[in-house]
Amino acid sequence: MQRRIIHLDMDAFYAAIEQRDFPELRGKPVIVGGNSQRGVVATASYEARPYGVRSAMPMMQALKLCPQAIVVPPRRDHYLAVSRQIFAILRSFTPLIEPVSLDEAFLDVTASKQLFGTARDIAQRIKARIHSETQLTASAGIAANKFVAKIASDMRKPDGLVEIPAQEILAFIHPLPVTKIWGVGRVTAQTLHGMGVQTIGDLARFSRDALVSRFGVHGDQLYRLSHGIDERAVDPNLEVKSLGEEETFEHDLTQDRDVHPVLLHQAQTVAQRLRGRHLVGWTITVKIKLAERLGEGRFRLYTRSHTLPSPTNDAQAIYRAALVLYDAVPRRQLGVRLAGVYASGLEPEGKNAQLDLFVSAPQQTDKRRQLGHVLDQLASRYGEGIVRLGATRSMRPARSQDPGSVRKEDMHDPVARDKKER
Ligand code: DCP
Ligand code: MG
Repeated sequence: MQRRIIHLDMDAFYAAIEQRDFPELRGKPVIVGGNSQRGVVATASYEARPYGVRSAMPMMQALKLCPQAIVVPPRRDHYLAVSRQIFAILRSFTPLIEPVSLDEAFLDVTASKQLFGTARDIAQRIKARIHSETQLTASAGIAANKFVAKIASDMRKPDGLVEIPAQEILAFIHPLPVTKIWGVGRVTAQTLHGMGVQTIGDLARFSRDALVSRFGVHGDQLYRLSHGIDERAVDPNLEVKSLGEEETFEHDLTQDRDVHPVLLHQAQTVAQRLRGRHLVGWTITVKIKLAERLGEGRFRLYTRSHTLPSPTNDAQAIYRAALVLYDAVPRRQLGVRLAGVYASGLEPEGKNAQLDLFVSAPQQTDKRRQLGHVLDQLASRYGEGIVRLGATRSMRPARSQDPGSVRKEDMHDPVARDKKER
């Protein structure tokens, strides 16, 4: 049976919330992000977009394009609370929801027709309820698969609703740039352009064999997507793959002693967010961007990962792994431009509760011993202040938040992302 998939994405999510909460911002170009030398745009209101302001753009560049914009620092906890409200609405229509980020989800409504009507009816009702309960607008795309639904939701933003009937899929996707395909990043796009491929339709002219011999397994996916075929299920368990914090510094940090407190603070934040979602993570990843320029505005990037013997949401355990990983990054004296800590391999806390029953006592003793050890080490390195909760913030060197990470942290494997960046 043909599936009906809705992709729902809130419009200018952070900025729309700010405009809703502060009426004086309505109708004005608003940029949410860090307002400093190295601040990054998280998002911009639709009034700022005609000036070319985009997510992940350096704030300085954004303000050159749109000097009259009002810059608002992000209130992430608040956005999370609004996100929860929106997902509660979605869940009242179907349990088959795959959250992609705070403001974005796929819904499989194939089986919901009896109860709620056609996919279009459902999308309309969802949009209306979101608007009446949060005073925010969402855009929806409807199609037989996730790939096409996602492209469709982006077509008529803001407040859009676009349905692509199965027989119109190819006419819809073929004129679009090939970069609309998931997984076609800068590197793949360059290769494709070299092959004379600009649009998805250009790509569809290559045989499966030709694409596989050029791109390996990825080639098969390119072939299928270019023909509008995407069988991936809407997976409610895909909720969060990794979760992390990263920051771009105001000034490059050349001393480990300046980076360590940042990692500690990030480990604490990651642990807090894991606990907030009742999750634990098996793998800790540290991401370090050095001040070494590679050209085209790119910098040398290192990621180092370690899988723990048992999953954790404990700040000290995360920090301990992060420190070891950081110490393995070469040539740090060149200066660290960005540092980040991620947890991945996530699973619900207490999944192995039965097991824990038997191992908890020695494990706890062990944990306490390790914790004591870490605290001792920290104290000897930085003095007592660092180990007191809350002390880290005042010890952090001046730097900007990197709101560019806010969204990606929840959906991407940081390691995969780095491969692209490198
Ligand atoms: N975000 C971020 N950094 C990025 C991209 C996004 O912090 N590089 C945050 C801010 C956005 C939110 O995630 O408000 C949702 O991202 P979207 O890509 O859906 O962008 P918007 O919802 O802001 O705008 P649009 O109307 O284009 O969906
Ligand atoms: Mg959005």
